[in-house]
Amino acid sequence: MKKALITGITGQDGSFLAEFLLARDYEVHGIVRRASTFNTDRLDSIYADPHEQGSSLHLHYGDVTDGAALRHVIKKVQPDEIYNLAAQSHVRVSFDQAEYTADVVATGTLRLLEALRDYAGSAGRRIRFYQAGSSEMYGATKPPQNETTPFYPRSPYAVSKVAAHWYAVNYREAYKLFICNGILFNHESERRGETFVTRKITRALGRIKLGLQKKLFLGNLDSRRDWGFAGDYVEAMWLMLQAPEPDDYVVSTGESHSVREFLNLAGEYCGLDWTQYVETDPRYFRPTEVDYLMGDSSKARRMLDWKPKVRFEDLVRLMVEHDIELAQQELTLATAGHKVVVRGMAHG
Ligand code: NAP
Ligand code: F7E
Repeated sequence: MKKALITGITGQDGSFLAEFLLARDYEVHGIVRRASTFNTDRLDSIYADPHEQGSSLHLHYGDVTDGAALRHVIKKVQPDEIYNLAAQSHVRVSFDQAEYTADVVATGTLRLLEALRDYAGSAGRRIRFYQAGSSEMYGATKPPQNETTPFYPRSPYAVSKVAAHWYAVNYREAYKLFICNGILFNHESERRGETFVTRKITRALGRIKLGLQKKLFLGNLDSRRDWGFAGDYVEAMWLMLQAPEPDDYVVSTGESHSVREFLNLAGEYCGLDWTQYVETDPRYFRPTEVDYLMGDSSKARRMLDWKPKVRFEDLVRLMVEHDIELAQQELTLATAGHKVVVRGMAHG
């Protein structure tokens, strides 16, 4: 039985990856941050009480800002594969929390690579490491973007991801470690955090449709993104680590759409004219925007035999259907007298 260790297991991708690996008979270990409230909601469908025998999912407290804790967990788990998905992953928030973002995204990766380096020397087998890179690293570079396109990051988040990318390349070359950088373009799902634009839209339109919300405040509607489905993208992460040699790969659909186009389609699926409900709020603008991302993933398609299965239209539909259902549940609660809170963060 192979063992995998996932940082960021409680996030969107971490939860899909954990399910994917459990279905392939892996023993899955995840690093979870201590929080005052439960932060394991996305793992509910696979979570097992630690007092019950036989579960293949194990959670450990840890944080990528705490190198000693990372080493302890790695020593205890002895993983065959490590997936580094932990991040302060919100681009707009990274302008407000630049130092923290660098500590988690860039230096956090370095801490984990240092822990890998020590562990790999004593493990007696080749440990495989996945680094979660991002299309944000291309920033202002013109599309289509592939593995040879120069990086031009436009936010503290993106700069930190570029640093993490080069740390990973350097540790691969310097210490002959099996490390892959996945350069993933935006990928979404019904588990996407609610302050990212796709989910913010589907969540709000679902509520507006059922009369639970009146307005949706957004920023720049003209930026274009290459949006895929998170479930497809975690398969690419795993495939990279099964290849004979480590390498870097772009993972994308090759299609790009504007935020406005996403709204058009989501509005159509909801039966709503979104222009009546959406207002611009400049607080959601970024000091430096990434205008146009569209990935060329031909290398991953050729070398890993990977391709996305869920198309843009199906992605929007599945998110809309999920969020109408969620709004329906909220309506039931509201009708029974419970307060429904529409949460919105200042910069989400
Ligand atoms: P996400 O939903 O924001 O999840 C981030 C995960 O990192 C969460 O589990 C979070 O824990 C954890 N985390 C944050 N700070 C941490 C810290 N200091 N120590 C340990 N864990 C920490 O992100 P995602 O969409 O799943 O993305 C996964 C990875 O891929 C991230 O590195 C992201 O930057 C990168 N990426 C994402 C996309 C995309 O479109 N989704 C595209 C390219 C790259 P909590 O649950 O406690 O907050
Ligand atoms: O913004 C615009 C915003 O926050 C997409 C992360 O997973 O993907 C994600 O980063 C676009 C931007 O994602 C709002 O200005 C308009 O142009 O959903 P987003 P992102 O910045 O592309 C990459 C690949 C990652 O690596 C990141 O971790 O939508 N936009 N109005 C808005 N964005 C948000 N969040 N909120 C708005 O109200």
